Amino acid sequence: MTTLRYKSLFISDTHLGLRASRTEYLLDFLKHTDSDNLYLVGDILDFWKMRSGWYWPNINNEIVHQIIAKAKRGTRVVYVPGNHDEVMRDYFNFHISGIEIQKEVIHTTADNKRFLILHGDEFDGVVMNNKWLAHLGSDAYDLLLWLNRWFNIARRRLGFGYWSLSAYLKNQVKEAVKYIGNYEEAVIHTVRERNLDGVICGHIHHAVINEMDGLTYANCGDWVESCTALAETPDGSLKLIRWVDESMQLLETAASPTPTPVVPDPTPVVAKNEPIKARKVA
Ligand SMILES: [Mn+2]
Repeated sequence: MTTLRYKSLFISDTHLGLRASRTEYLLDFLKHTDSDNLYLVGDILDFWKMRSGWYWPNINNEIVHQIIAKAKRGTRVVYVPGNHDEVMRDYFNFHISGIEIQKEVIHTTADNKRFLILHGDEFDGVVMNNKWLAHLGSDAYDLLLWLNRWFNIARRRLGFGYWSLSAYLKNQVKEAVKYIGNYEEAVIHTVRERNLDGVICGHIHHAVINEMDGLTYANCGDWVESCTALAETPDGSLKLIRWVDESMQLLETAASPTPTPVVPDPTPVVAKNEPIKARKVA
């Protein structure tokens, strides 16, 4: 069966351990793609679900094995933890089975653009009115990022879960569109401050590549609903992959008489221009 080759691949929000994770598609994606770099952009494992019973079917092991096998074959695999797998944030700079764990990382594309790679939950606390944000000095902005971090560390120590503004707002459908715009603006603010060319993040489960004032905001999306990934092609440009569509094409063009069946899933796929629905996971 065909293998699609890329310079880099970026996936986030697979939420392994969550029953709703679309693991059949994810395994299919990992089996039929190859890259020099593979970035795991947070919320890969869902440790929050551990408290209410760990759901770990065998396919999750297959997924982990696929990733480790890629690292063994020479793919640089970098894992940037998110808020659902923040346990991994105790292991920054560690190498586990050939996988690097980093807080954030700068990726330089083939055309020499510098992208910040991070999950993006740190922006929950700074998402607000766009105009307000534009006038906010960088010190005040850094303070907000810092407060958000300590607010959640304090909550965790007190035995509460991570409080996510995005999850809260996403349950209010009307606010969702505005929220996503504000989130993108907040992330781009950091890109501008740090003199980078763009960002690749996750967290809000909304896959997109947006040009904003000459800077690139790209979000990997998720594998709970949309089954999306970002890819860097050999010329350095970014491409959004919707695996539900691509895997079907692969099945059609497959030379093998018994292609890997993709288990149909009743969850609707969010099309690019569909209105945003309320989502359960951030
Ligand atoms: Mn997240």
